[in-house]
Amino acid sequence: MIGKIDHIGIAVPSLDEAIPLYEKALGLECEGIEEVVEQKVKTAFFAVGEVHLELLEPTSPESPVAKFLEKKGPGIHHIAFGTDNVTTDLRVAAEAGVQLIDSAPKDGAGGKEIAFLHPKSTLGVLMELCQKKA
Ligand code: CMX
Repeated sequence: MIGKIDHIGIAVPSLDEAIPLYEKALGLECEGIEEVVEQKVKTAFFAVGEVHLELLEPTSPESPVAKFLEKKGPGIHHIAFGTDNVTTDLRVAAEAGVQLIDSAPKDGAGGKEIAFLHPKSTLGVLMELCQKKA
């Protein structure tokens, strides 16, 4: 069951340029940088209360984030919902007629399992389901 907004993903061309902006202009602290090979991104997380911001830099021209930057430029890329069971929530979304990008969870940043719903079937919002691994 979805219980919270876990994080908001923001596409940036360069973490080296983006991190100082969030640190200096907003006074936030970068919790760490992590590469997620399967998603072809490097991530940087900032806590803002209960929610995190996830800056996303593509690591390859084939990265979904590289395509997004090319088409739309930097900006909000996805909203991630925290859940206690990604697999169940994928089934519920599919039964509700939503197109799944991932039919099963994959490895994400921060030791989480993640899966995406297609923005074409969620009124233009790329949605992620994520669950802390047991
Ligand atoms: N939010 C909203 N709409 C988006 C989008 C986004 N982030 N990315 C693409 N779209 C839209 C496009 O604008 C396009 O719409 P139009 O047809 O109206 O122009 C449509 O979706 C198809 O997009 P596309 O450019 O042709 O791109 P692709 O089909 O190749 O890929 C998507 C789109 C969402 C399927 C792909 O980006 C994907 O699989 N994403 C999930 C994985 C991911 O994003 N990983 C990176 C983050 C990983 C992490 O957080 O760890």
